[in-house]
Amino acid sequence: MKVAIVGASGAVGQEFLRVLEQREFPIRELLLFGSERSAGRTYKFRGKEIVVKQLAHNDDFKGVSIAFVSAGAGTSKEFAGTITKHGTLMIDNSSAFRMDDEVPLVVPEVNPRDGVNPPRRIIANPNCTTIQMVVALQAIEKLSHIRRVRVATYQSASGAGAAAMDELAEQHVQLVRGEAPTVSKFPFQLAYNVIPQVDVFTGNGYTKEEMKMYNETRKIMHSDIEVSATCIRVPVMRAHSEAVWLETERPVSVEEARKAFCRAEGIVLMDEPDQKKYPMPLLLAGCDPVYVGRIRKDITDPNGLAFWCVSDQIRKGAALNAVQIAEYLVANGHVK
Ligand code: 2RA
Repeated sequence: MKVAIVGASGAVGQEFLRVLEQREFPIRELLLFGSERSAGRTYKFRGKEIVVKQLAHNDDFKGVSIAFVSAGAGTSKEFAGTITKHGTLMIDNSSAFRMDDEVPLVVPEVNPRDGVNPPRRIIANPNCTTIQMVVALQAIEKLSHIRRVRVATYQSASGAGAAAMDELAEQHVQLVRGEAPTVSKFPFQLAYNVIPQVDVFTGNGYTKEEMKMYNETRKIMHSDIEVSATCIRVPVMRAHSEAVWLETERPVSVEEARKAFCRAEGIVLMDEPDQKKYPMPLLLAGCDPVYVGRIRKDITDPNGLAFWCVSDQIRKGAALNAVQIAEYLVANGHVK
């Protein structure tokens, strides 16, 4: 089929090229789109150079079955009509449509069927922090309904894009040289620091990133689950980590939870603390699954369970999840 990537030069756009090639997605022709700045650049796909076209309000998407879009919420809103007008399915990585009632928000391990026949021809890919958490939560939800989650995230620089990764690398070099570090992509210097702010603050003291975890989790899981998040940026290059405390309707034992995580699609259990085996971003950047470890009963709550999870947020948290949505629809005959 004819497939497009919008935002091809960004960190997620580049990952789309790799994921589509690695997973042998059935592509006859791949089109790349970008801003005026990236138009004209070329990227290799299956050994062939493809030139990035400037995204414009024209008929370029005619005949395109699926467009993977990762160019920011503003671009998604502005171009959704243009992209979908001839029936193209838009799988959008931005926050533009995630909470729109007519736009399904899909994590294939949790709610794949929600993406079938979306009324606006748009499916939203959730925020990266939500994706890895719901993949893990779904395994426990199958054992007992989860009433409440408390979560602290440890988010890598890559969540803020390729330029933010460059800034973190550059800050280390500058500090070693005794120079003042350049700070533009984060509110403060990130090197040798942690910043308890990801995205802007909303009126209730939580940030937008934290409220995404609340709202998106409920929509994806079709649940009344309560989620209280603290999202933190850490000086890690790639892959987000999360410390999760949850409360189920009935007590769930560690053994039950381990078995459930082992059985669950998309999860790898890495939980041998005696052997110092637990997930860490340094080990797992570039990998596909959600890795779960440090599973234990919450000593403060008989119905409580705690665990730690790590996942590469450019892969499972963005490009891979979007491609998995498309794979499910193609495999079930919903996209041709
Ligand atoms: C971040 N979660 O890590 C965001 C990206 N969507 O900045």
